[in-house]
Amino acid sequence: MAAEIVKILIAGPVNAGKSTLIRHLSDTEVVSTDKAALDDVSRLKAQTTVAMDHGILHVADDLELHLYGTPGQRRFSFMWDVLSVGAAGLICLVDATSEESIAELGYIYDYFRKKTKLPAIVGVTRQDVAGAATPAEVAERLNRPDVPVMACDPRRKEDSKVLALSLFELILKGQEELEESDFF
Ligand SMILES: Nc1nc2c(ncn2[C@@H]2O[C@H](COP(=O)(O)OP(=O)(O)OP(=O)(O)O)[C@@H](O)[C@H]2O)c(=O)[nH]1
Ligand SMILES: [Mg+2]
Repeated sequence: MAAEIVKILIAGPVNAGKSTLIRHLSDTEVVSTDKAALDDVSRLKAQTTVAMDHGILHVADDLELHLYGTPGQRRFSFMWDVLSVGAAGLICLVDATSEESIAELGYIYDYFRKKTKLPAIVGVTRQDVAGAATPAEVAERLNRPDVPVMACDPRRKEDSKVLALSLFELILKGQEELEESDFF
């Protein structure tokens, strides 16, 4: 029997750790479209995603999470729409050491939720760096009470797996609620 495939979007501001998460979480070789960064982004890092990242997490014999990473820069937002098609859930990452990243999180979160209404979860990166905002502080700044916000080091597969599986539970819960409310 073919495994069930669940498509998960990974979004969030530049340098939040989206490509890093997919690289470490994927059980298969990743597809990456990182190119030399220009302008302001080159001050943060050498390369930035211009189209997408793709990887696969094998959760069980009958379940695969297909991970699609978005570019963080707004100028590539046409890819946000393309990658959203058929997605079942959304992971938003944010760099907790950057005020700009935390401010941009709200914009990106709303962009995807308004278009897709997908179950979502926020992963707060760089908790190992002194002075980083805590998940509780990020949740307060984001001020969208219905979304879980948790710490995640995307360089650690186990951390990212907890985030992805927490989202998968939300997806299942959403499906159950839909079935219960279905009178037809
Ligand atoms: N110390 C530390 N470094 C982190 C953490 N999360 C991410 N990083 C680093 O931050 C950088 C993030 O780079 P990417 O993964 O390319 O970021 P991105 O979100 O894909 O960015 P764009 O594609 O430009 O939108 C990498 O160098 C990571 O190693 C963390 O929790 N702690
Ligand atoms: Mg990237």
